[in-house]
Amino acid sequence: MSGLDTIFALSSGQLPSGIAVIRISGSRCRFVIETMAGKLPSPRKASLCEIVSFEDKQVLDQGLVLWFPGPKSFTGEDCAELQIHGGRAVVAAVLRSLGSIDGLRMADAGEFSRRAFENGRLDLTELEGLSDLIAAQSEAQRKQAYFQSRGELRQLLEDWRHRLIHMRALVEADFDFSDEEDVPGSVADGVWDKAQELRDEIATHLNDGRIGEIVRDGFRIVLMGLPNSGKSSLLNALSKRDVAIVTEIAGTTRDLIEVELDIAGYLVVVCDTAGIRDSGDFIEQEGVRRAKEAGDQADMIIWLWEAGAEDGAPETNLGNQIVIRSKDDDGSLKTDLMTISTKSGYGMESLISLIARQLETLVSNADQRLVTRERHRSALVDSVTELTIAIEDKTGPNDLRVEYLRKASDDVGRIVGRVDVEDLLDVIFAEFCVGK
Ligand SMILES: Nc1nc2c(ncn2[C@@H]2O[C@H](COP(=O)(O)OP(=O)(O)OP(=O)(O)O)[C@@H](O)[C@H]2O)c(=O)[nH]1
Ligand SMILES: [Mg+2]
Repeated sequence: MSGLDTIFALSSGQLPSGIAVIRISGSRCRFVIETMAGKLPSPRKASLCEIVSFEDKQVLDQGLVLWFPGPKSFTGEDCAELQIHGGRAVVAAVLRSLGSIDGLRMADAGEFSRRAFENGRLDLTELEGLSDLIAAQSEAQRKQAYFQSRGELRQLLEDWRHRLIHMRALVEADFDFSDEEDVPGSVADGVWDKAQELRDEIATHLNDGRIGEIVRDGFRIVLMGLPNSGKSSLLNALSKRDVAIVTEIAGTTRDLIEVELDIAGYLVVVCDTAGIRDSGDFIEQEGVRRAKEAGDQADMIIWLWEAGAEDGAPETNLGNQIVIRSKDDDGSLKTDLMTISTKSGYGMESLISLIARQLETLVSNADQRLVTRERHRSALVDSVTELTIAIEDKTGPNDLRVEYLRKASDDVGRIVGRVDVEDLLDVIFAEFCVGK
């Protein structure tokens, strides 16, 4: 917060680059700009300035200077940006000069964002959205992160929290006035119906197929089947790289091999596994155990069954599982199942479209205010549990029921960072890069 050191960092990417952006935030920002750029530009307008060294006033570079006076800045403090040439020596000279000024130091990872949070400029979900936006690799991740960074999830959570606080206030008011005979009925009468409505609303929101987490962390497809059914060949074909070892020896793959792909704008994690069979070989057995475990955690299983083989169908349906006949090189196999060949490419486009369709169906009905992290989900699950206790304890004392309403609103408040989250902050901001 203000009163702390003034911080600075290179906020743009790797050097050398066309332009480098150095960010500064804190109470000495105005002094730094006046001294090193020679003047304080108009707020939020780019000004071309010579940047001089603090120590001996030698010109270091010429660049654009932006001045964002607090509190209406990203961090809430006085901030500035220096857009200079992205040469290594240029940037090093400017950073060195900034570091020589009293009260200035290099920012830690995520420190600009942390100050924005501590000064109430952004809540935790918006900051997590920003961190996701910077890390986004797929179009779906970008969209989701953008909406979260713009406060879509925060608004929903704030609404829930305010409703919970209001309910609590009504019940508390009720026991304050309970001795007065002329109070008609009980003000708290309607509260428990409202609590039930809200509990159902949160529970429905949680029942979203974990789409937010799937978009953020990737849709997990696990390739399974008997040994030699072509799983590793399929992984290589999908990733267009020679990732996994392919041989005609059954039992080649033992470890799980994961590849991240972009399919139709979604991050997809494809996982190759050991072929399922009983084996006396301890290492292979362990591979089979890991394969099954990966299958349990999959969003989708692709079970491969070799075209020429009698055996090879899955013994059980493991959930969202599709069975595909592999090695159908000329597309001549008579079957109702989808067939592919990684050798000739037959059926590969259909397979990719099938995956894309699954993802599009999953995401198309989704709310934009998705829960994107386990942290959010577990807090909401707790709040549903606490609300349920409060609602169902109909004969219990009101002060106990109110206590559960308070716990439920604290759980929601913790997601946005309104309630004791000090212990969480280091974990959350560690995800950020320096300069953000
Ligand atoms: N003709 C033909 N051969 C294929 C095709 N896909 C895989 N193969 C061959 O089948 C054999 C086994 O392929 P893999 O991809 O290693 O099979 P796997 O399922 O990973 O086998 P394990 O790791 O042992 O479980 C190799 O000799 C491949 O070249 C295909 O589409 N057509
Ligand atoms: Mg293999």
